[in-house]
Amino acid sequence: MKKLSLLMIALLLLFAIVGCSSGAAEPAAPAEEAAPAEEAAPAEEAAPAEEAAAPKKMEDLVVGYAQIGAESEWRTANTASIQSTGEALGVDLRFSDAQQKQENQLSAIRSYIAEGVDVIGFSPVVETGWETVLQEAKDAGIPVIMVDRRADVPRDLYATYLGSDFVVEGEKAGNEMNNLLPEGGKIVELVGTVGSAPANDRYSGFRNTLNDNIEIIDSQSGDFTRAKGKEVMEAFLKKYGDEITGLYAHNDDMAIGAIQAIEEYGLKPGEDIKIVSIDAVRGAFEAMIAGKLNVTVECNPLLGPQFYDLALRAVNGEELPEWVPSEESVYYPDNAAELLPERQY
Ligand code: GYE
Repeated sequence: MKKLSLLMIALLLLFAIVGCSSGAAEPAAPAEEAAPAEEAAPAEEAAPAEEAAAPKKMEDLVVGYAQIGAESEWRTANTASIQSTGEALGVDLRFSDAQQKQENQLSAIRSYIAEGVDVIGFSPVVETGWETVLQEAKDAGIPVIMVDRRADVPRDLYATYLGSDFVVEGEKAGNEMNNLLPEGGKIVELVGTVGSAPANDRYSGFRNTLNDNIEIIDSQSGDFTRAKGKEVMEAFLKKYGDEITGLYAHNDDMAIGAIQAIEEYGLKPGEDIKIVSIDAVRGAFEAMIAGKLNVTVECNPLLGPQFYDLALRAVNGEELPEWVPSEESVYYPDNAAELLPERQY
């Protein structure tokens, strides 16, 4: 009896050992099988890859870039970023300035198509009117990247959009105006270029967050320039005088132009009239240090590095996301002097 139970224990142990070892052997087997399969796979893939065109390198790239113009400090910084990054990377960059005219941008894009560039970058001055030319680029097999501004076109007509969320910028500006005018007030608005994505979105974003006790008594375009910003603010002051307690400008340049108009009128910008604008260019930091601007919401123009990275990926056939957003912040007068030396635009 004792011998029998010992035998049974021995047999059980034997089964247990065999069971374990075979259990352990099971995962090993597919691993062993997987190894040659993994080795074989790249070899098979490598063969057709050798026949196909080798991926392009940055220094092989021919890029056509249709810029909007030189209307603001922001745009100047954006152009510098595209040009200097292109030069540093050894890209063949064909660059054009459309002087804020859509027809000039359209003909620049058409000439890049005719030249057979590898990729086209452009900032659409307005949102509409681009479908035909983008279809022409698509038919020519040239990927198009929208930089800074979006065009209202179907998804298949562009590789990606690289730029800011202008609605969020407008919403931030609305919140800042609420903080500056807690008791409410009457404000005027300097709108950007009519029909442009930043003007449309900064207009609606601002209204998403603005308190009900703040009334927008007038809203006119200053075309994103200092000269126009000043001119339109002069007209506002003539019409409403010191009824105006706040100004929302869609960019810093228009705010800087308006600041001049307010001073010439005899009021104190930043005090009698609270001012919120967008971009965070150096001129805005200087105005904040002088106490003439209350807040600037950042819009990052340094898009060169991200643009060329996306351009190369598009040329090499990679599927890109619909939108690559840029990161942004909000700045106030209290630390403007400290931050100004670090600002790159
Ligand atoms: O805010 C303005 C420029 O499209 C984001 O265009 C850009 C805008 C920028 O002229 O200053």
